[in-house]
Amino acid sequence: MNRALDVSLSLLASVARIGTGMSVGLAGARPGRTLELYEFEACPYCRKVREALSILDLDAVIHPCPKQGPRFREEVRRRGGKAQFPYLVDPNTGKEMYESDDIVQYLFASYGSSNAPFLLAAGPLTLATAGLASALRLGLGSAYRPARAPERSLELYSFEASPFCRIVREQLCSLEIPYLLHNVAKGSARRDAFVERSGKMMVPYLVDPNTDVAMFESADIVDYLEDTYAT
Ligand SMILES: N[C@@H](CCC(=O)N[C@@H](CS)C(=O)NCC(=O)O)C(=O)O
Repeated sequence: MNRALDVSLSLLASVARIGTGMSVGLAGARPGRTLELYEFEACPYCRKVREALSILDLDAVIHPCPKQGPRFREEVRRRGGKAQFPYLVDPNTGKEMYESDDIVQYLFASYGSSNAPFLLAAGPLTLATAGLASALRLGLGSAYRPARAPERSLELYSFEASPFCRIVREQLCSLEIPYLLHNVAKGSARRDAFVERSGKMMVPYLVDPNTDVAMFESADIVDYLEDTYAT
């Protein structure tokens, strides 16, 4: 897709959700161990959970589950009994769960200072706007494309409402590449540490310990992932 159109559609997807997942708010207790999320980028239910993670300033290991993906869909079926996404694993409590509304509620109850905000808890309105966001991206980030699995986990600095980060997450998802997602939305307590590591406050920022690459710029990251992992 033409780059300008790609970015415009990704921006419109964020607008459809009125920028939810742009800023941190209502963060509470911090988990000792990193949460894990099985999801795929084009899924509107998964988006709600990713927005909650950004708002609560939480990292998560992302296991992408694109349609026909051979690895992580099977893992979810094994763990929970069915291939339905999102699926959250919290190693701090041993809790594993389906159902986006339950997951959002659980995250705010466990790691927030109050209930989920209106835009995440508005039932059909939340789902319709999250669905519109996915529709605007024409289903990108839902279909698997063959790729080799990295030996060591990649890391992505991102936040849900960034149109540029979404483009990178779609690519990671299609290639079924797992990664540690560092959410650094506006107001994140981790922004200073991020700037110290990367040199400036800009996302997306990809770190690949397999090749010693660390890079900004969504278009370059997408190309890098294609060249390095797609088969
Ligand atoms: N009520 C569930 C609905 C989840 C759902 O329907 N997810 C779809 C993806 S958007 C799914 O898992 N479909 C099965 C598949 O992709 O194979 C929730 O809110 O989490």
